[in-house]
Amino acid sequence: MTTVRVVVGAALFDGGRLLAARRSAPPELAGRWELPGGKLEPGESAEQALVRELREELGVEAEPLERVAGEWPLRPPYVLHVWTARLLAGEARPLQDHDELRWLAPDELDEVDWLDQDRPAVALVAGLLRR
Ligand code: 9L3
Ligand code: MG
Repeated sequence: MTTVRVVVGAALFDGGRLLAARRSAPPELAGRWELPGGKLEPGESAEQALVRELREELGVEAEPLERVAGEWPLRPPYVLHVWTARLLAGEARPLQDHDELRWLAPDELDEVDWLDQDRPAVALVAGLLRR
């Protein structure tokens, strides 16, 4: 039996908009949009990984808010967990693994081609944005 390994995705909010990031790698995911984030490193909590990944990938400081209920399968042994987060400082730019960013208003969430893996979480997050 293999223990699942968590990938954390950030539903990063700012001013009522959600950040979507277009992947530039690997080739099979390039061009598709995701909630930015990545794998937990050994000993790291999901919140710590989220803060680190958003610093590395986007150059921003963010505060994790809450876990979005659910767990979505990725390539084994990975599973996707999603946390909401709020932008604290910095202006997001695609520093690694992404080539474009968009801040989406609630009625724009289906304008980008989300990774299949992220779609259920984005649908749940849409409800939070409209709250
Ligand atoms: N993944 C899927 N949806 C996401 C994220 C952040 C990641 N929102 C998938 C893509 C990769 C794997 O998880 O196959 C690891 O992600 P990364 O470390 O390459 O960002
Ligand atoms: Mg990543």
